[in-house]
Amino acid sequence: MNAKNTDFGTFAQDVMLGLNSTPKTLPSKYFYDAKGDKLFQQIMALPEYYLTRKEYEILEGQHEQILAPILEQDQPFNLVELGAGDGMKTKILLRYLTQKRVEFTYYPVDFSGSVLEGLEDSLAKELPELAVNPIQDTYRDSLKKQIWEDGRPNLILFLGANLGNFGVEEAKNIIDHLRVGTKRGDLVLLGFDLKKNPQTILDAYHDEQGVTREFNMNLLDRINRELNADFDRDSFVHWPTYNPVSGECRSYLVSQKSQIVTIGALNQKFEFEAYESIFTEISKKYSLSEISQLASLGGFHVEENFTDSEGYFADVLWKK
Ligand code: AVI
Repeated sequence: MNAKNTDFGTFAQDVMLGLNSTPKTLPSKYFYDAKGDKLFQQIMALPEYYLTRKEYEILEGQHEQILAPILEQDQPFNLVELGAGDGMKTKILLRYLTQKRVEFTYYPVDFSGSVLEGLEDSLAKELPELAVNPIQDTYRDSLKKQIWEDGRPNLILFLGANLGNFGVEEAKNIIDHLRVGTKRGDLVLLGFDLKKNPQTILDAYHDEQGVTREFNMNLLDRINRELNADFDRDSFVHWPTYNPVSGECRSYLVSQKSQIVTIGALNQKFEFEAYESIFTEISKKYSLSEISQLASLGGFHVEENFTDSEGYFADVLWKK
């Protein structure tokens, strides 16, 4: 994923703020260190984690229709990807565009330098003729700076249900940055996991092999490692929940006993009552009507909603 933050000061500060809040919380962006990146790759291949496969199905089966509106503009354009990651799904679009000999520049944006390097290397091997201009930044800052803006039309990709990892107000704020960061005629393609059978959603965050549990626990390992703490990970349980009204899937780490955890780098002890929880991640599921409301908020109109055969996931195409 995307907005990772590995700066020691910021990490320490966010952990301090989160664990001093009531209820306790830790930001999910810190899942993604080298180990977390690997665990997320494993999650994407899990039988219960349908999201990646469903989005792949949409891009694989409908990329021609998805790309038609930008190609109809019949001029060189910029393909900007917020949270590029390993570019696995985007390569479907990149291959199609290069085969068609379309003139465009690919701007992958990611906060992780190592993720961008890996992506650049793999693209240099697979699509050597592609013009790539990587940008190491957060979603919001990149939209403020718009390094890609050169008067050409832009197609901005924000795939993988990444917007779902933000609370409602923050998601609206990102849409507002998209509003400011685009001009008339620009297109945006966003990935959303849709509301569905609650059990299907819960299973995706509570897989049988326990990889998602490890992913969640990695936050504690990371605090232990990087901030000299003594979290006893076995005394915490991974607990995902799903609220079908709000569409919010929330993950927690629940302390199974009363305990005191010391974080050396913060010079502070944190008390946990028995069954006190740490809120670690939100993965919001949307309805198509909620998504359309977001489009209006950003001053976009909905060109088309592309869904998979089961209606689990949507890649929605908006135009300014
Ligand atoms: C990156 N993001 C869209 C994933 C999700 O589904 O919210 C992260 C994840 N967390 C647990 N499993 C996967």
